[in-house]
Amino acid sequence: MEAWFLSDIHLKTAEERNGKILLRFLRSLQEQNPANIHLFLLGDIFDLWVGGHDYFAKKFQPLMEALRDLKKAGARITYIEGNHDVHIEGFFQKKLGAEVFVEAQHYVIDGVRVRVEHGDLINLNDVKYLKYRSIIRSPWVKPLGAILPGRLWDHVGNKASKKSRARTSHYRVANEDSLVQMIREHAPKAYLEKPFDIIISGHMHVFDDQMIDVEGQKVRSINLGSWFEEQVKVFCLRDGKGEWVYLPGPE
Ligand SMILES: [Mn+2]
Repeated sequence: MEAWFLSDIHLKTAEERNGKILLRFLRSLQEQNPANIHLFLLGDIFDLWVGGHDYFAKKFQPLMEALRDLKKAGARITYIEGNHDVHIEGFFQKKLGAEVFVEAQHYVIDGVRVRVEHGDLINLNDVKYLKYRSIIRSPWVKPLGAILPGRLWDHVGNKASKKSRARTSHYRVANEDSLVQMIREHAPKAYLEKPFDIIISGHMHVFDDQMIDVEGQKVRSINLGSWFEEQVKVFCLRDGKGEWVYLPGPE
């Protein structure tokens, strides 16, 4: 079994560098044995995706085709929504056949217990963000996601996400050490909810890979960082062994 974990690409278009890297990566999975692959998209894959509109599906069409082909060939796709891709099940679940969740999920992959989540609930000090989350996740916003046209979301959302990203990246630079600490402190708390061997999150845009002692057990705590790096790397669990894999750049 091969499980791949990706997050925080923040794609604005399919044509930008990371869109091409992602497409090339998905096509490379297609050439292997897709039935052996479990692809985890752990949120903020897109800089903005609201609702189940075809608008966004068309905007990122080459990538959607690659995902559809993978699914058709037997791959399993799990999508945990981030804070930039919300209420997406209308497309990803209903039309693409992916599993879509908001909250943390648990899997056993080749005997390894894995907890995955976007990671936006790790930093409980980020009061402004938690407020935003409670609005975007509120029951009355969800139907709006479907009713209002995609173009409008694109317009409104781009402004909001620019603001959020500027704030987040400033915050990240100023607080990198404390973010790493938060990621590592989150593991034992999450473990108490339900035990795991590896916990994988994103959102913080800080790469971290650390063994942590929890109640006498060693668990591996991973944050996927982001794709805002010179070289993009993703995490892969292959036959129960976890490793980082650098992705080739666009052709
Ligand atoms: Mn996020």
